Amino acid sequence: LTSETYPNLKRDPRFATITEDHVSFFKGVLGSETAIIDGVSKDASDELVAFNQDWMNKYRGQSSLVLKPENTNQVSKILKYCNENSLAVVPQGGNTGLVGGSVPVFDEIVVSTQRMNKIKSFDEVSGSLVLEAGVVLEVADGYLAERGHIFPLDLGAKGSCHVGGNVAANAGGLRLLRYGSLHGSVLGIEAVLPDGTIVDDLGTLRKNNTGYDIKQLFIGGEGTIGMITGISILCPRRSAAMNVCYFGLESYEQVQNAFQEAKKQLSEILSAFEMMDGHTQNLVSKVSGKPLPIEGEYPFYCLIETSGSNSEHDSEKLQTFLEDVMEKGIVQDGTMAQDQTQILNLWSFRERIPEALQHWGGVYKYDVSIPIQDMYKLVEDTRARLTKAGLLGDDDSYPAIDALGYGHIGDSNLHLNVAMRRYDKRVEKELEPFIYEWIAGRKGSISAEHGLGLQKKPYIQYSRSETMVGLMKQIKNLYDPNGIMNPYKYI
Ligand code: FAD
Ligand code: 2HG
Ligand code: ZN
Repeated sequence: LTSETYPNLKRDPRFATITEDHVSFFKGVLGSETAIIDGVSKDASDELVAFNQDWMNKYRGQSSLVLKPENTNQVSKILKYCNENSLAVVPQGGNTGLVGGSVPVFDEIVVSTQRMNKIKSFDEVSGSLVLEAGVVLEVADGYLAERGHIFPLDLGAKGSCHVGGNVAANAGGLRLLRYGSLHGSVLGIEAVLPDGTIVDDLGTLRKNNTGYDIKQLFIGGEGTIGMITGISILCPRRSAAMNVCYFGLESYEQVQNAFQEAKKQLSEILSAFEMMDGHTQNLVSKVSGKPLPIEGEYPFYCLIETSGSNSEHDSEKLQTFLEDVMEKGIVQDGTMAQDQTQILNLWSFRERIPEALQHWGGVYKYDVSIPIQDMYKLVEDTRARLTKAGLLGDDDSYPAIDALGYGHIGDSNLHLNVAMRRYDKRVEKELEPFIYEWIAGRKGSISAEHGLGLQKKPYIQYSRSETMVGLMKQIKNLYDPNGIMNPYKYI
């Protein structure tokens, strides 16, 4: 079988084709009609679409079976059986991943965490939260908000992504600047290996130097060595005071100056520093129908969030910062939110960029990390390249609408997006490997936070040496010798 969607990929003949006997076994394990979408013995194509297709409508698999286990023992039985019967598996959370990693390529079985959605415990003294992998991020954060705490990760897809998916992708998000990476905040993991072994490392201790820290392999592992079923995570106190400001700048150099000033003047209360170019802001305004938060048009905008314990002190500090950077000519114009509604409105001009770019038909996404000074040049070079190739322009005859840049500038992480009227292989050929070479030339990372998935499978060598890829393969072979976990993806 060669997928119509992926003419260059061939189904691995080592894997068995799913039969009704297999389905009967899974029905026995799951014991409930609602825990299985069975497209093997009947037509279930409508229900299967959501599990086969990714958020960008860019990747589409052909799976005819979705399993929704309710607990770790069921996951263990499922994976063990799949391993023994050479059935390939794709773990899936909220299916909001952006690199084609969360959907099947051919007929792999989707094992979804949708029904593993219980919050197990929360220790208000230490802040450690233990929960099942399928809890939706926003639900976890809402639970913590009621207890004066916050989930140490926030991102635009919070309403549908699962905490297990977040950990499997090692998502970075909007407040990494403050709360750090999941490699630091995840305290423990429960996972199932393909042979059914339950990795019971769901500890809640902050310190535990007893041998290798195996859980780190699952954080950012993208479902290639096992399925995460539970996590424990250290959650900080929710700040009593939160302030947000949004401002326009005349150049990318001034963005860097503003960042330096923000670190200097706001130091311990700075919780997010995001940059959005004017192209993205105009598109968000157009799609949402909302006017930009400040008058006038600027090539760059930034959003700063502060979180601290003293509202008056923090807003005064932020106000003084804003006045100072405007006086120095770093910032041209800015506004500070006065209440929660305004905070949400300012954030929406950042958080809703992915949705706005998706509006016309498709988008090519590159999630890169390079030293901050060079970062925006990548967007300009890409825009120039597509324009020169006659592929980017204002009217409908051009497949590409625009090349835009935004991201977590405070973490040296840029999101370069090419908004498309329709997906077009000619554009893809202009972009890849050009962008990866551009990044490798500056010793950057071709994936700062989204992972590799299917999209970046052929390009890992641009960011990792042969030795490092070799070590990764050894780990993969050790835990998943039959290669059933998320095959065809990066490893
Ligand atoms: P999925 O998309 O279902 O899966 C992601 C990967 O993890 C896949 O490879 C899948 O096989 C694997 N996986 C899922 N669950 C498990 C499990 N239980 N065990 C093992 N493997 C598993 N990412 C960022 O880093 N920062 C952002 O700011 C950010 N913002 C986003 C905004 C939007 C609007 C969207 C659509 C996506 C965004 N993302 C961001 C990308 C994405 O990584 C996150 O949305 C999220 O971390 C994915 O979680 P999920 O539950 O949807 O995982
Ligand atoms: C964000 O920061 C996400 O909004 C998505 O990581 C980025 O869509 C993108 O390229
Ligand atoms: Zn991001």
